[in-house]
Amino acid sequence: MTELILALDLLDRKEATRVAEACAPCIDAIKVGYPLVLATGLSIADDLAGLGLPLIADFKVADIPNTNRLITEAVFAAGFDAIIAHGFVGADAARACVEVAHNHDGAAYIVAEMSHPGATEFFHGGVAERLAALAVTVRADGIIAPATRPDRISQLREIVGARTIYSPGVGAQGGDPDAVARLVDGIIVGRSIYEAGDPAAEARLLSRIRQ
Ligand code: OMP
Repeated sequence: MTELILALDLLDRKEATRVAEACAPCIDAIKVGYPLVLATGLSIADDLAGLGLPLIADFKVADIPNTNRLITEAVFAAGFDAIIAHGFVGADAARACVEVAHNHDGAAYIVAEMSHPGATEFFHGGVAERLAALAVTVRADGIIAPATRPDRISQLREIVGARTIYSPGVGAQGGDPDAVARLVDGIIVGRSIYEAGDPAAEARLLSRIRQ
């Protein structure tokens, strides 16, 4: 099944919980990143816990192993179920996130290639392939790959095999949810849902990919 993951990049606690609650029946997980956590604190995880959905902390962690470990411990102590980390900091640093996540029975995903236009400046030329290989080496649960470049997803799939690929960049960034859903384990959708007049209806519409 392809999952539908809501990127909850709102800045207001009440609005975020309202949108999450409304969409909950049609989604498989909620991704929370810096925008919402900087506005509300890590306690936003408590507000969302009652929905019974996995909570993914998108902090794109990119520090030395010890700091990565401390960040990941804080994320799981707050009640998150998964974390997104960068791999370009090296295997030791990425592995620190993976180990902490697994110690908490959680998951860790490594960014292989980003979805925005500027990502091609540094992620192309073999870098994304190396990051995907690193994700396998450090036993990460999967990678993040761009819905804006389905051909790249297919290339990265050859490296990660059956590991999870979560893909942001549909809708607001131009990616086609139906085309991408066939290639990945989950699509990550933010603005198309939470900026819609009726976020629940938009989530319901997109939930056609969950099969
Ligand atoms: P929308 O463009 O509003 O659908 O949001 C996409 C979400 O995915 C945001 O939370 C981004 O921070 C995140 N994201 C990307 O858009 N591109 C990436 O390459 C990686 C991520 C991510 O790691 O989730």
